[in-house]
Amino acid sequence: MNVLLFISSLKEEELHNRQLPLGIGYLASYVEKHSNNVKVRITADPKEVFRQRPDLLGISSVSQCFNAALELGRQVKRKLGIPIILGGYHITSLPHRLDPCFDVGVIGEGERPFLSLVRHLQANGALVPEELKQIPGLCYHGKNGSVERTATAKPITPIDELPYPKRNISPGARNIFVFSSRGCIYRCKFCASSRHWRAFRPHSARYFVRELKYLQEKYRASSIHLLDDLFFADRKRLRDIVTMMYRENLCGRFRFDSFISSNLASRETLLMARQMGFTSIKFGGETGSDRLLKEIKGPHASVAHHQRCIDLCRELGLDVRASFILGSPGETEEDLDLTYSFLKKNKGVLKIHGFYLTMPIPGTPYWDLAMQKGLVSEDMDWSRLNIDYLKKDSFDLEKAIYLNEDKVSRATLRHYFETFRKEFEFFQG
Ligand code: B12
Repeated sequence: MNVLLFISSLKEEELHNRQLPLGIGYLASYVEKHSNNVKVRITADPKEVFRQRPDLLGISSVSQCFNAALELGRQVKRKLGIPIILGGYHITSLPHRLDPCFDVGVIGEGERPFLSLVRHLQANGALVPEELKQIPGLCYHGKNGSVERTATAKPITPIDELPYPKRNISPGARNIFVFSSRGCIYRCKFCASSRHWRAFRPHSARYFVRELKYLQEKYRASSIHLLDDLFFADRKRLRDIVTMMYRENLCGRFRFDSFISSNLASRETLLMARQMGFTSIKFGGETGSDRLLKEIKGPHASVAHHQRCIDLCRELGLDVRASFILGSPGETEEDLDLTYSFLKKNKGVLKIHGFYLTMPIPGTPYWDLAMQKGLVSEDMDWSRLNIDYLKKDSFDLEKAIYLNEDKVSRATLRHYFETFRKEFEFFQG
């Protein structure tokens, strides 16, 4: 049986040039490990679907890329008539909106439900709706146009049972992606990840260090981009990782890069990060207003922690970067002035990763708010959620979905965006 997994993307060439996302890579290696006579390929090129004519197509899509996923799904259904399974963030947030071109949607973590579907297809030769209800983690079309949901799938625990993902890395590439934990311990209002993954589940230190060695041997990896929501969530694991890397003579062999939450950036943690091989640290700054920061991220967050993180990084010789969001619900001009003062105070030390407009993404509290305000709908043009902030000319605030119009006008917000951009250079890379 030939299975093709396709990732719907905004910047096709970018994904080609770099590495395909790990989600479809994990699905491919898991299914190949646990089934017989199944070959799973991964691609970001829609032409491959028609060239390869697989027995089963899996499409992965986040909301911003859903227009392309839908277009491909409809074309494939019409021209090839093969079964199509949709997975990823978009369908996980809106399972009741499964389009008829997709036979089944997989909600949340995909490995187990996808394997069950492949086995079901091998056994039956087709997807049989009456039997799908046995498989947890799905949505599918019932009778009379309804969309049915099966029981919630149990999360894989421990996640060390997962094989390494299939990676399509071009020869010579050295900056390899690794996803060493699923989920996050926090619940920021703009982020879709914590609802998607539910509980935080890390790989053990042993698994992580073994994967590093594997990547070193297989790809001669020297630079690791850790894609975790919060690599530093578990301090004991971090300590174990450093100890194990030290024992295996791996400390300093890789250059690491990842996110921290500034409240977790203690001296001890940053020293361990440096020992591992981190040369820079990124955090979500979001705003320089303590009141608003707590409102967005929760009581654990504070601007004082941001400052401590910046000061410690400077002292320890680590590069420090942060991104900021403007236009969050409840933000006042006073809050924006506080962000400005914070940036000014840290100019020259803190590198800016980006200034973004707060976007309501399905699966987040801000999406629910935007629905209440009538700013979005479940059958909207999904490309409206995607704004290319780096192209200053095409970032049109007038047309953007804006959650805070009642507090700060678009004209005033534009003024702040322009001031921030003029005074604080973006760091790109
Ligand atoms: C790393 C990352 C990126 C990297 C990807 C680099 C790479 N080549 O790997 C880059 C920077 C390119 C990127 C870009 C974007 N990203 Co991004 N990204 C992430 C991040 C941090 C990790 C993704 C990852 O590797 N996950 C690990 C794998 C294991 O998880 P997964 O992909 O979700 O797959 C699992 C399940 O979802 C499911 N599944 C997924 N697909 C399928 C398909 C089938 C058939 C099945 C059965 C199951 C299934 O099974 C998988 C295994 O369990 C996530 C947040 C997160 N923690 O997940 C955000 C995240 C996915 N990104 C997001 C966004 C918005 C984007 C962009 C639109 C941003 C932009 N404006 O450019 C683009 C679009 C990406 C694209 N497809 O073109 C949002 C999506 C929100 C939403 N609800 O739509 C997230 C959730 C961030 C957030 N906090 O809100 N991203």
